[in-house]
Amino acid sequence: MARACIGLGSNLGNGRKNLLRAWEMLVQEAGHAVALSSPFLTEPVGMESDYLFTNAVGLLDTALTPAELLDTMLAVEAGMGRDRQKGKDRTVDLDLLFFDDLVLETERLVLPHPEIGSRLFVLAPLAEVAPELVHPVLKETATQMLGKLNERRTVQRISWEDA
Ligand code: PH2
Ligand code: MG
Ligand code: MG
Repeated sequence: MARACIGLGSNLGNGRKNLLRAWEMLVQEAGHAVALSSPFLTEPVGMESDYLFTNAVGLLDTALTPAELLDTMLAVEAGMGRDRQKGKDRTVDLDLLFFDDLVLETERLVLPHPEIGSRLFVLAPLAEVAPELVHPVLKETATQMLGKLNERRTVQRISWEDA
């Protein structure tokens, strides 16, 4: 069993509903849910969009390999009608952030996800759900990475209630 950490994002349709549905489908296909963070409302980063994102981070125990888990994540995205063109608004985006302590660079998959340390929309939910999780390359905890981030942007923690 490995523990995978997954970033979830949606900026099309009902963001919270989309994330809950994607998480449910992923857990069903891939393993056991350990935790799901609160949803956070976040401004789009690095893309032009009129729509705010809803972001969350989930922890999952899985017997799948990283490549198998990635395939499962892509199948869940496809099942929810995700258009995978870069920079497009999306019903759901699932990103594999960590897979245990694995450090890996293949054409399909880079672990840990290369942008974790610079993204408030990842670090805020990550620090909520796994504050002591240590980044295997940067050797810092989620809380430390969040503290170091110089972002003027803000994120707003909301609730799953009545999603
Ligand atoms: N995902 C992106 C690009 N920009 N911005 C926010 N706030 N949240 C995201 O999940 C996000 C983004 C590419 O996947
Ligand atoms: Mg993404
Ligand atoms: Mg993605």
